[in-house]
Amino acid sequence: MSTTTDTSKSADTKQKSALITGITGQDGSYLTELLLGKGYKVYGVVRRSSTENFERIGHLTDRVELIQADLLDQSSLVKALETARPREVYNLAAQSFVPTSWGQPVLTGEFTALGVTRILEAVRAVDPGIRFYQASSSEMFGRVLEVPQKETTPFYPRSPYGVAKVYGHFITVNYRESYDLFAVSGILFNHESPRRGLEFVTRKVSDGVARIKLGLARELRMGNLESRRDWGFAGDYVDAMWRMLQQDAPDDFVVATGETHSVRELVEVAFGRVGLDYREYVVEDPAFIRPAEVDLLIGDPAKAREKLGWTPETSFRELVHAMVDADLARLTARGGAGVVK
Ligand code: NDP
Ligand code: GDR
Repeated sequence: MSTTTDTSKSADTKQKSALITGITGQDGSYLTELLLGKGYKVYGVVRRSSTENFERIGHLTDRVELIQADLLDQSSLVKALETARPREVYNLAAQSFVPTSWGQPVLTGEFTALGVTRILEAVRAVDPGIRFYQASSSEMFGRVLEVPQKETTPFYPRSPYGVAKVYGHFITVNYRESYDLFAVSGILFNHESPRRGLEFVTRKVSDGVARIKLGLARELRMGNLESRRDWGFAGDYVDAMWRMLQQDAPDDFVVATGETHSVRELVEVAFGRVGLDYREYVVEDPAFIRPAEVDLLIGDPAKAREKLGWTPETSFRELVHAMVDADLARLTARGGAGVVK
């Protein structure tokens, strides 16, 4: 890890620079790779922990500057921006797991809602010329009021996480309108990858399929198999984030594939990848049913396509296969044995 205390960097230097909150997360790791590839100087906000959590960015730490700060601590965010003096800020940090938001609703609000105001205030204080990206979510649509969902679809969140994201979305819009900030909100639908956290459904399934195939597990316990999501590849989606900050004027965009699939289709494709029938292994477990569900998400990416020139490049099937293959390779390298069937 390289840290910096250099406050002499100017936002006016020729090299483009960006600060990413949530750099240790799935999207943070892909966005860092994208920006480094474009020649950016990249700063990442990491929160203090007794053990380092750089699994996703271990291959990048010698090329980025990590700064300790926390979305709960206003002065740490101001100092981080004073240190980095970035041209762009990507606010990806959040408590992002929906079920946890019922168990820890106040903390979720602190991170995922008020955290956005804290970093926007830091932007105002340090350099109102910074271009700001807020990681908004299709969870804001919740009990959907229109199909497919687009930028103008009203919100109806169904979890404390979704409610917090609606706050984050509107405070971003409000700071843009109140203070003339270049602040944008990307309403991103579910996006996944082999780097996805293990508790999210796609990764839980790809990991579970690999374990069963290797004889390390006998069943996969799941919640609602009928809910439908618009799933894309995280590597494609971080490119849309970057494109939003390169526009002439700040604006909000839905980023989605325009296709929807059920969790049942997900398990069918994932087990099928290794020649197994999901019906023999998947056990429906009420422990994974949510207090309120989002039944159907499908986004309309027309505006992103037209104005950002963005289209997703990875299909649902390619994504699921790549995730299963990656978990099989990972577990095999760790010594998984006893292949079944
Ligand atoms: P992850 O859960 O993988 O990453 C979340 C990141 O936030 C981690 O780096 C985490 O750090 C950091 N973080 C959490 N709390 C704090 C805090 N108090 N201070 C500083 N950092 C903190 O999420 P994703 O990469 O999947 O998602 C990125 C963003 O996009 C999130 O805001 C998410 O809500 C949003 N989003 C995600 C979608 C998706 O499908 N992936 C879709 C739509 C929106 P640590 O490593 O220390 O835990
Ligand atoms: P989501 O993602 O809540 O959409 O939020 P998740 O992968 O957790 O759930 C998707 C759907 O799958 C159903 N499901 C299960 N989910 C999990 N996690 N575990 C299970 O065992 C299971 N069984 C069925 C869920 O009920 C749900 O319908 C993600 C997060 O990344 C958010 O941060 C982001 O904002 C949204 O995507 C867009």
